[in-house]
Amino acid sequence: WMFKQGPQDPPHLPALPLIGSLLSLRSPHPPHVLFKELQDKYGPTYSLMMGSHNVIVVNQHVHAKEVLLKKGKTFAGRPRTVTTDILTRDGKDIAFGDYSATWRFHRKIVHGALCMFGEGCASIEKIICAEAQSLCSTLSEAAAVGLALDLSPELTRAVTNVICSLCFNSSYCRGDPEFEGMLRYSQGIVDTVAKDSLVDIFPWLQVFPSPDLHLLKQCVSIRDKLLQKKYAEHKADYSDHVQRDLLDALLRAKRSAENNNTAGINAESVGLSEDHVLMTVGDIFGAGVETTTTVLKWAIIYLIHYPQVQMNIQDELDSKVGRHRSPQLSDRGSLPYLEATIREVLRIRPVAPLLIPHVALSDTSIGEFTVRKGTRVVINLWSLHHDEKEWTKPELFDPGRFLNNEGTGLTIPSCSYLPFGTGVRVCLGEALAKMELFLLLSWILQRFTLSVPPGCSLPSLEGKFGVVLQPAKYRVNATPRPGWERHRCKAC
Ligand code: HEM
Ligand code: PLO
Repeated sequence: WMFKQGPQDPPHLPALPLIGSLLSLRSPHPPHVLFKELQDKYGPTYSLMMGSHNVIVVNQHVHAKEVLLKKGKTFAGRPRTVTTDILTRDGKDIAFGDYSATWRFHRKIVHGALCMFGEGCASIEKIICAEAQSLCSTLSEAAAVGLALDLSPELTRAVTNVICSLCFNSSYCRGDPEFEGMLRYSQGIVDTVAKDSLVDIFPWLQVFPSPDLHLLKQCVSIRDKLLQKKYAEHKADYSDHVQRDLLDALLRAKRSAENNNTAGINAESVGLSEDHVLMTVGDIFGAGVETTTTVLKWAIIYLIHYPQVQMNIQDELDSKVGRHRSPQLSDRGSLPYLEATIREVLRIRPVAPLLIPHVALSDTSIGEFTVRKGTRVVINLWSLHHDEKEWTKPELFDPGRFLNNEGTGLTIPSCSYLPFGTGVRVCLGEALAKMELFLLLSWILQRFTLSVPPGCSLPSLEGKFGVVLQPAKYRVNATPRPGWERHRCKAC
């Protein structure tokens, strides 16, 4: 009764005024699983009302690619929501900012800065390897006293230090109070920012005191103080001649816009306000930490569940790298089984199972369905990655899917695979994340075999839905492999 359905409109769920409760209260399943199941009744592309918003859910790769790639610009908008507005000062960042000249400009600067540190450059590899080294030392120390470890803080520290080097040219030691604070606020943000799948279902709820919103505001304020501090430090010793990191790159762009005030292009009008710079760095820092850490945690869970996969990777490492040197980026081509395993982890547990919602910037269509300007579009990557028509036994963890018949080369067996999205809004950190995953996992598996501590049950494969799909806490034993029994440090 709220929504007239024409012949060209996608199938529509009954417009229950409180459909939101279907997501967060009544269904035992997280949204991505529920959205996948709803296909049985409504087909692969359907729409529903969430609060006052019309939302189209896409569960199949043909329509997903039409939205992201073919009509990428038309669907490049982002919705504004109560929580992301708090996180990003009303969308002054890249990930949650709407499509605009300012957004394009920021994306370009960050892209340029990340490329500078990118594939060709040796320094990023050095930074990651130093962190891998430090991580492996911690594992050795724990192994020496037979301690089972929650790897999460150490994995996070390694990944944080990489992104810290890129953003701020700095890093954290173990136990650094600033780092501990960051762990806490970031978890608080992850837990609260996407409670309702980033499609604000009840924006009016904010007029009531909400413990989630309160926690979010608190955490964001702690984060902002940290970003502000880094910003002030950089401004104090900034020089036009050296570019140390991403923050310097943004400061340089800001300065040159300020000096170039002539043609009406000033720093404010292209959106290089202090707020924009802070929020953009906040995005890269947040995305850089939470995504890669989450994938590493999933990868280790699957390696524990599938010891044969772990052994295959170790055999490959033994024969292609050996024991006398550490893996490096140039080994990527000769370690296809490890690469296939990383691809399979990204398939079976996508970091962002619903991506970030897109918005139609003008009247358009998806397949045969008409789509009105302002419609929100949720791409259900979970459905794409678990589509029975595209993947045999989608719930089975099988790196072999990504190998050719001889097992010597990599393939992508289905078009229904988009772990980083695609098109105008494709992930900015794909290359960086892949380097980190490869180096950290290869260093760990060259030196250790991972297993559940005696008497513990296997870690859960169930994810906790939020802005990223996180695994539950678990502990592992890292047993040194032959030849790696002793912690090799100079002091010993
Ligand atoms: C966006 C995946 C790591 C920065 C995204 C999106 C996905 C994604 C699915 C959303 C695309 C869309 O909405 O259409 C991943 C995965 C990662 C990863 C699986 C790790 C394995 C990173 C890292 C960084 C990063 C390390 C930072 C260096 C971003 C940014 C966006 C984004 C800034 C927003 C792009 C935009 O809206 O224009 N990522 N990401 N990501 N990612 Fe990543
Ligand atoms: C993670 C918690 C941080 O404190 C803030 C932050 C910033 C950017 C977000 C990131 C969080 C979660 C993962 C996101 C990223 C932007 C792109 C990335 C949403 C909320 C993905 C996977 O889409």
